Amino acid sequence: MKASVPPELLRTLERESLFCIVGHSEPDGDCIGAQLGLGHFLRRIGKEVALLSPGPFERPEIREYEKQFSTAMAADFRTRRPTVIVLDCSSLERIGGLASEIAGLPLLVIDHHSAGREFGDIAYIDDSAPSVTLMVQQIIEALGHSPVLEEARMLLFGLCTDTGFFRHLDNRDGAVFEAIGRLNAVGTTPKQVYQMIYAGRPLASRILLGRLLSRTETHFGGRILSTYETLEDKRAYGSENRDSDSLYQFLQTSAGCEAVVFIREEDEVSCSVGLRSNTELDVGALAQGFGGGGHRKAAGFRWVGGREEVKAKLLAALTALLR
Ligand SMILES: [Mn+2]
Repeated sequence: MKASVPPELLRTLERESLFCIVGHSEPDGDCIGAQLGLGHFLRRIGKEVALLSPGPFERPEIREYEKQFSTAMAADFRTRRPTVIVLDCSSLERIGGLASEIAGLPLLVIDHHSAGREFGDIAYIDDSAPSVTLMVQQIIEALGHSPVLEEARMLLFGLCTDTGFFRHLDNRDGAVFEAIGRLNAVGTTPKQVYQMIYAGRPLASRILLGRLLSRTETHFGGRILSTYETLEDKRAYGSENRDSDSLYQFLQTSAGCEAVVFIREEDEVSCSVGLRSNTELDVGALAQGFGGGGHRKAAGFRWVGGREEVKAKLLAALTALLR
């Protein structure tokens, strides 16, 4: 973690009393954990908070939290001019249709993506932060408080999501483990969070995973692995049984694998593409070349066209990068 919390951000959180916390579309555990953790904290210190999410809440581990979020801002709330806090978004496009709802309101941005476009009145951006929840924890602590159990649980939930249960942390992350220790001290544990994220998955999701694994193709002598999900899979198994995190985990632990390409047919005309890197290969930059974004080790983009077409284009781009 290299950046420290901007004092102006802390002053704004202390001074203002009305907040609207917004996250990105297709939210994940870090986004939802950061929104709920920060929201709980601000309410606890006497602020009024609305939580907004464009949804959809497709990932099974976040579904139970959907009822705590609205998809639009109440008109009377907006009239009172809340301060908007956008979390885990590298650009305002990430919040989808909510961008028009927050137009003209004071805007704070807290994010950890490497590729982004600057926006907002006050930005706290740290691309070395493993999760936005950790940045929220720093904010809470910089304000002289400690997360209580409900907050700690959501903060650890986000951190475990974005670090693949600490696997993506490295030897420069001692401070992160110290922060985890403080969350642990108030009663939240990796075991509990593991249950929150992975327990109770339907068998169908495991079987779909097996199908996708069995389609894996190797490229560049096994340095790149690719697989795909078809519309037929979506019809047969349902999008609620998708589990790309486990898919990446299996493929990335395959011997000699440097990066994984996962192409998913979203509809008749477009695909979403997920990229994961095990090495210095910067898939965030690769995705940017295709109009997407993300992190150095995890990124993605949307592609209008067929999956074979986008695979060929990606392999061509990788040929230059893998020399
Ligand atoms: Mn994140």
